[in-house]
Amino acid sequence: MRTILLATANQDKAKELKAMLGADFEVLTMKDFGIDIDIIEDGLSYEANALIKVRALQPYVIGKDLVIMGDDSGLSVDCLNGAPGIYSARYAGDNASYTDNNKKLLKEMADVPEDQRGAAFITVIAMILADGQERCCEGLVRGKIAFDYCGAGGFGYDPLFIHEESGRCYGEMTKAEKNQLSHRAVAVEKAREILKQVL
Ligand code: ITT
Repeated sequence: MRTILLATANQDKAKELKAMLGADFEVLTMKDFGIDIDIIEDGLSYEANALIKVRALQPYVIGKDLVIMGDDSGLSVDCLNGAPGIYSARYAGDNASYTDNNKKLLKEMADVPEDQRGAAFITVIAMILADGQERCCEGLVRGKIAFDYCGAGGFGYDPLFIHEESGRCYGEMTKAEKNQLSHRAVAVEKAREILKQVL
């Protein structure tokens, strides 16, 4: 079995990636590896930030036969010119909680009519393969921003994002349902294809 080391401090994200990849790979977290570092995400794109995350772990795994995988994700709202975008984790300020960010988004969009509430959820996965090659892939799904919280499932902006294709809010889905069709699921499928070819 091949090993993937996840370059994320976000346990909610790690759980989703483990659920999606766990049957085919041994999926380890930074904690499993005893890596306790703060990674500064100062890139100007999802791809740049995803690469920053995986590159930060590279010195800890020299000579180990594994894949480092990280993702950078965000919600891009049409009427906010793509905000919060790459700043999704810090939308309501440094150290903002999921609730702080959701409250701010609802407030910003309080007067936006239904037909202008379009948005996209985006994930870019970056990987460093055992031979040092870097690969990136993107998952993007369209949807719209709800007028109020819908459901209590998931994490982050899940209670506010209505997935276009299914017509359902991420927050109302079970973990398994979200992991079948989410932006992260789309990116993971592409990553899986890359890994199938190279491993
Ligand atoms: P790492 O960088 O350690 O992976 P992070 O939380 O900072 O963790 P991101 O910058 O990629 O990760 O994520 C930005 C924010 O977007 C995140 O904190 C959540 O609020 C939100 N987010 C990411 N993926 C999400 C998802 O699947 N559903 C809902 N919200 C999500």
